[in-house]
Amino acid sequence: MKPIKFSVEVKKARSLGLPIVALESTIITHGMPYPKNLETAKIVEKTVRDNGATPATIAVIKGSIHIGLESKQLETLSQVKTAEKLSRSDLVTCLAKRQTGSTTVAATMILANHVQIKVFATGGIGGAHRGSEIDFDISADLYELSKTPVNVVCAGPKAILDIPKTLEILETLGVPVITYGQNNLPGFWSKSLNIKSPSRMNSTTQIAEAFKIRQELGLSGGQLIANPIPSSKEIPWSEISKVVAQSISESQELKIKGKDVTPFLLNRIFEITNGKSLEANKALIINNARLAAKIAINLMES
Ligand code: PSU
Ligand code: MN
Repeated sequence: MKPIKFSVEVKKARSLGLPIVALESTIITHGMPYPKNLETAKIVEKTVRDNGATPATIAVIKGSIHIGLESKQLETLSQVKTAEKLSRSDLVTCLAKRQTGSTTVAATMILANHVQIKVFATGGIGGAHRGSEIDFDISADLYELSKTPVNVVCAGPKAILDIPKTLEILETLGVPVITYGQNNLPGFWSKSLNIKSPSRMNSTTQIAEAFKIRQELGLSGGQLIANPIPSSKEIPWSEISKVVAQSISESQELKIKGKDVTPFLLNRIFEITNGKSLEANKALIINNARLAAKIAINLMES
């Protein structure tokens, strides 16, 4: 197996023992159109740096694991049309076949943990899709959270999902869902859903403390931190829920299945809202990068 390739800045941060925040790449290849994806990825990386940590965008390029991308590599990945969307099930087959793929939440967690990165910022995690009681479409992200010790900062489960089912599965799997600074769960584009969060914390030191206790007790798995989108950038649930419902019924008519469902829905919602959902998506990831950097710093403090 080829060695892991670290970017220059990640290599330096590792040698100096500085805090690092992992970032996923599926959001770049499948979550947003070019050039908005590249613009967002760059701002997210900058936000991590501005908040005192080093960004490590993770991807598989021509069969090599990359932890941190140089700007040229980021630019290429943002325009590549053939990258596979990699989760736990297809990560190693992509590596063995020497292909290129972007990492979802699950695959990013696996690779981050492999190189001792304990904090990861994304937009929204995958979960139980609506109708999953029939088609069993439940994201591998949920199972990864129960196995791999990484703090995943998101803006709530993507609101295209069945949120109550997603919460039930997370509880069954023993994954703490910690909402930052409010009682209700955030819903990705919306600051708040009418669903109480299983847990609330108001400080990043407390979030870091919970993770340390988890490790001391030898509990497997990570934590999900739900960080509400800033009010000024949100699309209220009363507004976006109709768009979500329309997109889901279109996906059913077109018989979109499996790993194509989430990218299809995100793109349709972007089209129907005339780009407003994309602006919200960008704002929430930036907001998550900021919080993730703080948690990474707190985890370094003993
Ligand atoms: N967050 C975003 N946009 C995305 C994703 C997250 O703002 O596109 C990606 C993540 O990589 C996540 C994936 O793991 O969507 C979920 O896909 P699925 O529902 O097929 O498991
Ligand atoms: Mn799925």
